[in-house]
Amino acid sequence: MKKTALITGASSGIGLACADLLAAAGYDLILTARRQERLEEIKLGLSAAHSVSVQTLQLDVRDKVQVREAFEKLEAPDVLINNAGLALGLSHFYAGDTNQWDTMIDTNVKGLLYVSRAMAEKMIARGSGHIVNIGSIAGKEVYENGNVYCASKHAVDALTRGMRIELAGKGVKVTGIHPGAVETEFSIVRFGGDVERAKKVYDGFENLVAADIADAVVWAVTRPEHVNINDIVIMPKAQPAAGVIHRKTT
Ligand code: NDP
Ligand code: 8X3
Repeated sequence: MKKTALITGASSGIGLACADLLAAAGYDLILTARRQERLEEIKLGLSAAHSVSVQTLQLDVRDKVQVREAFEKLEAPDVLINNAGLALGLSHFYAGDTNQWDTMIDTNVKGLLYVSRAMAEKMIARGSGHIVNIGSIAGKEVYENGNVYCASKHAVDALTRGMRIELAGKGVKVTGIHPGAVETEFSIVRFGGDVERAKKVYDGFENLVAADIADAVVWAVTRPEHVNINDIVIMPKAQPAAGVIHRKTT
């Protein structure tokens, strides 16, 4: 029988790459993000390329009422990919912008919780499901100026481990996937739309691309039912630790 995957933050980057690869693997999709027009374009492309059904839902994961109402009538997907997230700014915490902190915590931590709460209930009722949380190397290590983003991704790591303990007895699998530097819109968002500054993040080394992460997601969710992939950390070869990148100078 066909499986369904619900992806948050499917309008760009890693979420979009997961949509691509899961559609190619025959999954029906429920794609969510705030930018509905992008989701509609993606739906057209994926429906034309693969024999899968694609549903879109405009959703801000920070809005708990919207999340609850949007998911009320949905059946539990086989796979939930909690991917929506962002970093804003790069500065010492004592010079940090408290509005940016709120947005990161509300999106990366509380948003992931609201979506997971709504979907886990349905998965438990059915007795099966798989939740994949996109964490980060910033959730395993900390780096200077990463403070609140790192804290939010450490929270994702803790929640992933907690969810696994609480859901294993209910037939629901939980996987954490933690990437290092992936070139997406992530740094453009982090630097408030400054494309030139964002490009420099990936100068002089071979960064990961979104498909590298989606490949791991698809692998994790297609293991036999009795196998749970707990945790995957994926780094560029040139990035041995969160704050260390070996760049070639020309
Ligand atoms: P992108 O900026 O390309 O994609 C982020 C996605 O999140 C977009 O689809 C965006 O959609 C969505 N999103 C952001 N805020 C919200 C919100 N409030 N409600 C719903 N959707 C939202 O970045 P990435 O693909 O790189 O990021 C995806 C995940 O991967 C994030 O959790 C990020 O922290 C994590 N990650 C990224 C790494 C990297 O180096 N790029 C490394 C490690 C982890 P829209 O704006 O349309 O709502
Ligand atoms: C994104 C990777 O190193 O910019 O989560 O924090 S990093």
